Amino acid sequence: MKGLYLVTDRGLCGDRSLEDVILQSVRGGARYVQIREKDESTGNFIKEALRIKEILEPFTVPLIINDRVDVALAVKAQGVHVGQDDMPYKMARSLMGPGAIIGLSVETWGDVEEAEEFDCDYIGVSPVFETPTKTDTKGAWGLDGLTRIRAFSRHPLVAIGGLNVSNAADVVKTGADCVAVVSAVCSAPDPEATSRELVGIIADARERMNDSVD
Ligand code: TZP
Ligand code: MG
Repeated sequence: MKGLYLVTDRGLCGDRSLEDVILQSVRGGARYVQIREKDESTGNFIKEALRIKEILEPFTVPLIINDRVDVALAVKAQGVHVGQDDMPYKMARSLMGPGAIIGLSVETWGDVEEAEEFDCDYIGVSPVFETPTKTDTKGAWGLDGLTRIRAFSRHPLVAIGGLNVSNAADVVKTGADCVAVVSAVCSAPDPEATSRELVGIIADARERMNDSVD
């Protein structure tokens, strides 16, 4: 995994449809899209997921469903993202199958250690910084936490929480694989331009890291 990872929030899209914001973001280079719906009915979530899956197909961007393994299975999404209070990782894997992308949020050091025994596709380091988009968190990891997790974990790292064009390079420098954003893109006046800018920042920071290793 690498690059820009969009996590959605319909409420932050203003007068634009979620589908439009997602289309703009993948045009700008987002490599993963996770749909996050906390208040939607199952029926509406499924309809929305099917529409978005069709939008993503030409871009070969995988659709990842937040929390809801049932919805992911119903729409044949490529992946699911589970938190510590959602369906246990191993159950999600047995239902989704070996080919699915499954991400797991880590909020404590114990979560990071436990994830080592799972064959998850990435761990979501949550949150890197405090963010108004999600307030029921167990405190922020900060860049130091991210660095510590990178040194310990065998999994790809998806960093999330308070990330934007001003700090994406610092996040990549810690060794994180993906920068995941909600408000930076969903609330952006021009989601395509902001996504493209973030993609460029991530790519440049990665390149600089590779240069320093050579
Ligand atoms: N998980 C941890 S923080 C967060 C989620 C879904 C929200 C991140 O939102 P933003 O607007 O990118 O800070
Ligand atoms: Mg969850």
